[in-house]
Amino acid sequence: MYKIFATVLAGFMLLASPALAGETASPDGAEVYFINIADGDTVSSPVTIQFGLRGMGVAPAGTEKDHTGHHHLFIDRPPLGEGPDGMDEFEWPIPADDNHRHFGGGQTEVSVELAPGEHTLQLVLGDWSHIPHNPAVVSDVITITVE
Ligand SMILES: [Cu+2]
Repeated sequence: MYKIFATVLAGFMLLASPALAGETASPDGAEVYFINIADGDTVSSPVTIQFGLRGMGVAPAGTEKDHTGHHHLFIDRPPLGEGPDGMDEFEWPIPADDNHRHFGGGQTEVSVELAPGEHTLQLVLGDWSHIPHNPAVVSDVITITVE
């Protein structure tokens, strides 16, 4: 019984607070998206990927300014919030490794080497300290095939 209650409560809290994210607010309607590739595309490596941002500005990491952030590219990992650290991913700095590429200089495009096969990609905007905004500004996860 308690477990059911806890589950319902957790579900309610999830709905009631979009606050499961960092402390930097994102404006209504902010959107990050892939400009030049789409789900299901077949491409060849190196893959040029252009990052689109609507309703916010791009600023280098370390620049604390309202309604700005820098791009992160998630490669071959679950969507933000569903990775190894679960919901904590919304509240902690994005790691930096092969699965998490940072564009702290404010870059809006990358050319990335990917092995042949299927790969998933997601764009996640991070604030000056690499923490997702609140609410988080993320793209859809797309799957591409590299020839
Ligand atoms: Cu970052």
